[in-house]
Amino acid sequence: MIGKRVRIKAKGKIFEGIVMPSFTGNLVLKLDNGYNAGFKDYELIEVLEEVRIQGQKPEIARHEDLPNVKIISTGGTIASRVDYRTGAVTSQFTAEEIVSDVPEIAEICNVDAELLYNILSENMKPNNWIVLARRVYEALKEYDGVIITHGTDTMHYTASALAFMLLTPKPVVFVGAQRSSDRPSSDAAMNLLCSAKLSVSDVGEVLVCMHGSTNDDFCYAHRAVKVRKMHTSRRDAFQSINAKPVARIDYPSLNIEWISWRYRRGERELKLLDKLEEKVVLIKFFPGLNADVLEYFHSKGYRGFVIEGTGLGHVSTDWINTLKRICEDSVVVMTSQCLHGRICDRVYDTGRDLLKAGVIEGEDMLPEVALTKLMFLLGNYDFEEAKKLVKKNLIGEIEPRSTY
Ligand code: DAS
Repeated sequence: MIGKRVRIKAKGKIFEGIVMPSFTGNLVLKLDNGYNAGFKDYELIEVLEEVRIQGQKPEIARHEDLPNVKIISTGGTIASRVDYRTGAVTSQFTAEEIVSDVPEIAEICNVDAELLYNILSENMKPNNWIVLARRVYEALKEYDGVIITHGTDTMHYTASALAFMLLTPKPVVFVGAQRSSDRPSSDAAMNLLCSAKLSVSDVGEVLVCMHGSTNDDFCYAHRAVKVRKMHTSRRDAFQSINAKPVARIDYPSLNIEWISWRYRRGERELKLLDKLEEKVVLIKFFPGLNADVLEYFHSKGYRGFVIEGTGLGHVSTDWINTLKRICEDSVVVMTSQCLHGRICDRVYDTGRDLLKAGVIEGEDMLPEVALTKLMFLLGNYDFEEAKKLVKKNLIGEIEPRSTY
């Protein structure tokens, strides 16, 4: 009887509620007040109706004339919700659940869904990125686009890592939510709908699709290697840095306005290079931080260093000698904790000494993107090639000049 709404008589009173799973053999009802109540002795009076409990698969229609999209869920707020009727926290990872919650998706594309992980993104690791890249690579062979639902905290790390590992001729759209789908202010449905529209559009690259403002008026599609989560809780937390967003998707019309250059659908061949060197470290410099931190990681076998320096790309001058030694057998890339703008180590003495020591200017790359890029390069190329490629624009992570 699980999932059925019933009326019973127990302890001389009438009770109504939804039959819940029970491990004690007693009858457990989810009452209308939200509480669960257990009954050992009771008389079933009437079965009132069938209630859909999370996880039951309603049928969804498929339309031959619509494109086919794969939704791969990795977890995070967007993939979870509380079902108040049962109290269960479930993950929306079946196509049926996602489409039944956002039925408008079925007017855009046919959806197949797969749960790859059900983890909060602060727990993602580089090996998760590799497994995900391989799954997306396989999906791209048969689907017109791929959507990846992901926690927001580290979404830009995963998205940029995939963008380097996976050259795609079709849309690969990362989407998250700042508010879970059971809250009135949830951004989940709108973000999913805009992502679905993007996933069938004329673009061939990895994007992040999230609210463009705090209102429900449009989403932005950000280039995966130019986006960062810039607010802990606002729904428009994701912003393109040192680049314009690729597109604006108006809501609820779902009209797409292309804003900057993009890889078109079919422009690139599908290609996967799925290795990552995990011994690459991102170090945020702050006044007083001792250069010993470089020695520590070097002694642990790290040969890739991304420094989030100050201003145009500086660290304390007492780091110079250590950096000279580290650069002999490691790749050291300088980025800026200003995030906006670009590195230029040719203005001040400090910068010039850093260049002489062998530090590489990270141009206008975000620190996190320089990290995933260096992991990718050291994982798939030899040392000298990696050193050359790190300051070369590969997929839009470096804009030729800064206009912002
Ligand atoms: N903990 C957050 C994460 O998984 C939840 C979210 O924002 O999706 O990134």
